[in-house]
Amino acid sequence: MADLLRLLLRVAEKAANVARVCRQEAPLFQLLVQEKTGDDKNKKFVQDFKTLADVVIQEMIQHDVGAQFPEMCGFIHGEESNKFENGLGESVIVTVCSTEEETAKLLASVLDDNHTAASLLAQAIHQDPATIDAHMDDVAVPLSPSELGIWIDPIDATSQYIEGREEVLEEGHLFPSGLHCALVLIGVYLLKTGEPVMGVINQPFNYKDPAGGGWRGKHFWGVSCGGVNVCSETCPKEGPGAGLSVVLSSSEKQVVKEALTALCGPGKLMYASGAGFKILCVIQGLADVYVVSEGSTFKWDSCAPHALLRALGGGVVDLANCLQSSSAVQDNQAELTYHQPRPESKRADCWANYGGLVAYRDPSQLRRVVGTLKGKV
Ligand code: 2IP
Ligand code: CA
Repeated sequence: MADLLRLLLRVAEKAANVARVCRQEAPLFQLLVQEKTGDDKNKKFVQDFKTLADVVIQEMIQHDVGAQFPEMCGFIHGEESNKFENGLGESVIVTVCSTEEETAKLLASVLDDNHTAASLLAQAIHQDPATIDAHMDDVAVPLSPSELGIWIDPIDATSQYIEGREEVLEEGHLFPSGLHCALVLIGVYLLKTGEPVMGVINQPFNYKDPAGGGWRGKHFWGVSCGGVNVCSETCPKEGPGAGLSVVLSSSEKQVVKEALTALCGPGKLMYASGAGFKILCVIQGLADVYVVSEGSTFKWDSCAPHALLRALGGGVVDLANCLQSSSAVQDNQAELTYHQPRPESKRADCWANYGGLVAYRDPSQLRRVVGTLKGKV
C-alpha cells in the first residue's frame, strides 16, 4: 500500500504539472476546450467542457499505475473517454506512448499538427516529478493491488479551471470559486465491497509566487483500511458552542438552502464550486458538512476525498438512504460505495451518486443534518 500511495502522489503531481502547463501556454489552452455531447454530458450544465488535458491526465495515470501494478490495469477508471476529435472532425484515441517523441506525434494529430503544443504536453506527461514522500513505510495494510480499483477525476471543477480566476488563499478561510477549486482526484476502493481505502488529492493552483515564479500545488492524502487510519490532514478543533457550518453548490434546491439556514450559525451557510473542493473544505475544517440533494456528483468526484474523511473518523453517505431509514445512519449502512454501477442507467449516469450525499467529519453533525432535512427533500 505504501508503494501504491507513493506512486499515486507522484502521478497526481505529474497531473498537476500538465494542468499548469496547459494554462500557461495560451495557444495550447485555446485548443484544448471542447464541448461534451450525448450521454457523457453532465446533466447539470447546458455546456460542459472536455479538455484534452483531462483526457491526457487520465490516460497518463492509467499508464503509470498499470506499468507498476499490471494486475490493476482493467480496474482504473475515470470520468473521461479517451476518444478525442480534432479540428478536422477526425477521431483519435489518445494514449500515452512509451516515448515522449511518440506521444508528441500522437498528440500532434489531435492538435491539428501544432507540434509546439504537442511537444509541450508530451514533455509534461513524460517528465519525472519531484518525489513526494508520505512517510507511510511503518504502516502495514494487508492488501494486494489485485483487490483494488481506482477512480480518477483528472481535473474536477473544470469550469473553474477554464475560467481561471486567481485568488490569494488565506489559512482558515473558504474561497468559494477560482482556480484553487480545480483538483486532481485519485481514489482507491476495494473491488469486493466498494469501500474507499486510499485517496490522493492534488490542488495544482494553491499558491502563486508573487515574484513571478508561477503556481505551486499542494497535496493531501489518506488511508483508511483494516483499523489503519492515517491522513496528511489533522482533524480541526471545534469552536465551543459554534453553530454548524455547511457548504453547498450554488445551484442547490431552495428548500434545502432554507432548511439548512435554520440549522447553521450566522454566516455559516456557504457556497463553493467543485464537488471535490467542497469535500476538501470539510476535510480541512473550513466547513463541517457538505450536502448535495441530487445525483449531480459522480464516483470519481467523491472516492478520493471520501477516503481522507474516513481516515479522519468521518465519511460520505447517500442522503436519500439516510432520509429513508434512521438505522442506515446509526449502523453506518449509508456510506457510499464505489464498485457497482447503478442498474438501468447509461454511461456517466450509472456512476452518479444518485441519492445525493452528505460529507461529514463528525457523525453527530451528520445526524443533525439528516434530522433537519427529513420530510423536506
Ligand atoms: C463537476 C464539478 C462541478 C460540480 C459537479 C461535478 O465535475 O465538480 O463543479 O458542481 O457536481 O460533477 P457544483 O460546483 O455545482 O457542485 P467536473 O468539473 O469534473 O465536470
Ligand atoms: Ca468532476
